Amino acid sequence: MAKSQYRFCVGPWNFSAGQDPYGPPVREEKSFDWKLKALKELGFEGMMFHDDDAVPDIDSKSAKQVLAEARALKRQLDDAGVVAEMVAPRLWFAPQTVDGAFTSNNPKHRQYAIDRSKQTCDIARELGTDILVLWLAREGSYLRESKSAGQATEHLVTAFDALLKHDKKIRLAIEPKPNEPMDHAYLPTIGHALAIAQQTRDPKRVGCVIESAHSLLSGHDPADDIEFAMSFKKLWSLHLNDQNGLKYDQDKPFGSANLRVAFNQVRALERTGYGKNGEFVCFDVHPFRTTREEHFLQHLANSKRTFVHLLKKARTYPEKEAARLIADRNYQDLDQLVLEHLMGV
Ligand code: XLS
Ligand code: MG
Repeated sequence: MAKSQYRFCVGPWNFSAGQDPYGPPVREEKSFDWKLKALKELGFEGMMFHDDDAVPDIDSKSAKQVLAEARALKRQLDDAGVVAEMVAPRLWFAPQTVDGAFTSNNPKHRQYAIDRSKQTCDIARELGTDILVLWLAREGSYLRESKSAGQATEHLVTAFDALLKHDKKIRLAIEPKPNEPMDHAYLPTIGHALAIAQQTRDPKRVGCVIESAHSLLSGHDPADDIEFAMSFKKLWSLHLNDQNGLKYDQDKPFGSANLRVAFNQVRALERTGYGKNGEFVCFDVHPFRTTREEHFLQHLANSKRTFVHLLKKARTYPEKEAARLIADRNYQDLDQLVLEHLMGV
């Protein structure tokens, strides 16, 4: 296997017990300690957190208690030799976020979302990361006429500015997704994320996270999204997984649905130098619901294996031959070159 310079990361939610909208968990819910140990054994160096992964039942606790628990978690991570890669406010569970968080039509609820996210910045600081991931789950509409995209954009800028002002070091990494749970999201693509960054008080501290499945749900090639974001130096994290077409968010193991698309993502990372500033490769993947207890970790182990194999493919790609075919505009044979390289023939 190729030696990689990449650092890998997952979140506690990636050890999911199999619950979906149609049925209950099918595997035992594992403790945080179990997940931390498993992550380490799998050779992952980082862990992603939602604010309430870091501090459970967060809304029932005082600010002081929240910070004390975050500090205790940092000690536990240090002891385990694991880095907190990012923290993300979970703005889609609370009763105050039913109609959206930063873009709710209710000003009190918008304030709740801002206050909760400011607290997430404080947790991030305690955990030693400057990345606040914003997956804006409910910032969109089910009904076009219920909101205004222009006003929503203003609300989002107001919220981002409040966070940038609250913490002078924090970097906001927007994780766009075009739909689900919303019909239409207000920041559906990497282009939207990077465009809204320019409207904020400190554009340099607003960037993005690409998730393969989210790009695919937008009808984009995630490799192109990676190169686009990297050309702005704004790709600060990455959630690799896979997705079979325009369906529900599947979070399949990396490469599971389309190996060539996965290969091109790895190649895009290599071409752009992603990871050279310490950025992590995270796998936002879930076990298939059918996964038995004893195979609980295979989706993580396999995603990493596939990544490392594809790294080797990216590093042994016949660049000269490809360049010759490109110069000759012989894309027909370029296509076959890629296929045969991937097939190993
Ligand atoms: C959901 C998102 C979520 C984020 C973190 O679709 O991928 O898992 O990565 O909030
Ligand atoms: Mg994700």
